[in-house]
Amino acid sequence: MVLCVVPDIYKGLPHGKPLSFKTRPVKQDIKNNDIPMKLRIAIQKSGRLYEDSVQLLKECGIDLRNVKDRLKTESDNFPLEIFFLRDDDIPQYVEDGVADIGIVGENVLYEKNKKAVIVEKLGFGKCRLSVAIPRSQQYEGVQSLQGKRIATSYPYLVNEFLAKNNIQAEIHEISGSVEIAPGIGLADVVADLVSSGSTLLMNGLKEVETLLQSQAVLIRNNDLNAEQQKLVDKLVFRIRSVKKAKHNKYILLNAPNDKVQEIIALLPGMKSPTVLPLAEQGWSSVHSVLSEDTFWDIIEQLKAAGAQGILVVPIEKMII
Ligand code: PRT
Ligand code: ZN
Repeated sequence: MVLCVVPDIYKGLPHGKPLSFKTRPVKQDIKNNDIPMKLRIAIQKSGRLYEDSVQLLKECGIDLRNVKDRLKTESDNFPLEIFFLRDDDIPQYVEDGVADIGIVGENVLYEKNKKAVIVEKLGFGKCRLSVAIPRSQQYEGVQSLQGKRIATSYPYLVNEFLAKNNIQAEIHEISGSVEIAPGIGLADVVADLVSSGSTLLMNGLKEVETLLQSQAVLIRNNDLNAEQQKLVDKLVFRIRSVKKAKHNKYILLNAPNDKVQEIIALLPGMKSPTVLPLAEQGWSSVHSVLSEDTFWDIIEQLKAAGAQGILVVPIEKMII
């Protein structure tokens, strides 16, 4: 009998076949190469991070063709090749330099314990890795986990947590539906990802410890050459502009001239607010940018100070 061992990086691909990526030395000298340098990014093929990852690239002005059901595609207007993979495989691909960068949850990155650098937190795919116990049970701190059977898909992170707290417990690694493990007698407690908490609730469990707060991050290979790094910087610059724009709103309002000073004192603006005269004598239009965090508070103060006809407009990109 011939046994075929599939390397980790190819697991999850159809029929265990490797993708037909040409691996190239990470430190490639592109000056001797006629083919222009392309950055290779690995993103999730399908699942919770797929939509947001594709959306982010599009918002960065990167045209993607044929993204549906493909293993690989490329952009027409940015030197980027996109590989669609299972999220679990992305840290390994990036460590090996098969992909230069990747988008993956911090939970997966830390669990896989691969060498890659976090370049930017992306603000989506937010969740936490938590320990949860049956609701009927008392919890008196981490010592309550002593000797327990813990079902999880995150054995590495759970093990780290137990070791740090001097807890001896049995880890049962399972790949899905972790939350049902106590109900069917497979484990006493679980360590699983939580976002709204409704899955735990539906399974009669309560969260007692948070091991990790996680969100999607852009990671890069440890050893990019200068040309690759330049492309990463270009992409990160765009990502930051998109993130910043999402976090802010453009605001336009009208005010009688004698109220303008009081109103602009309330508005931060990128430099300072823009003030333009209206056609109607004695009135001005004031334009500024407001952060989402303080938005509603400031709107109330503006109204109280005499602002009228307040318009709020989304910002597409913000270059600072
Ligand atoms: O096929 P592939 O291996 O690529 O995908 P996957 O099935 O392993 O992962 P997927 O698509 O489910 O999740 C991808 C990533 O999304 C995770 O690695 C996290 O970084 C992030 N993420 C954010 C989540 C959640 N929120 C989440 N709630 N991943 C999983 N869940 C699950 C959780 O495991 C539990 O079953 O949702 C359930 C809990 O949700 P609530 O809302 O009921 O608390
Ligand atoms: Zn996965």
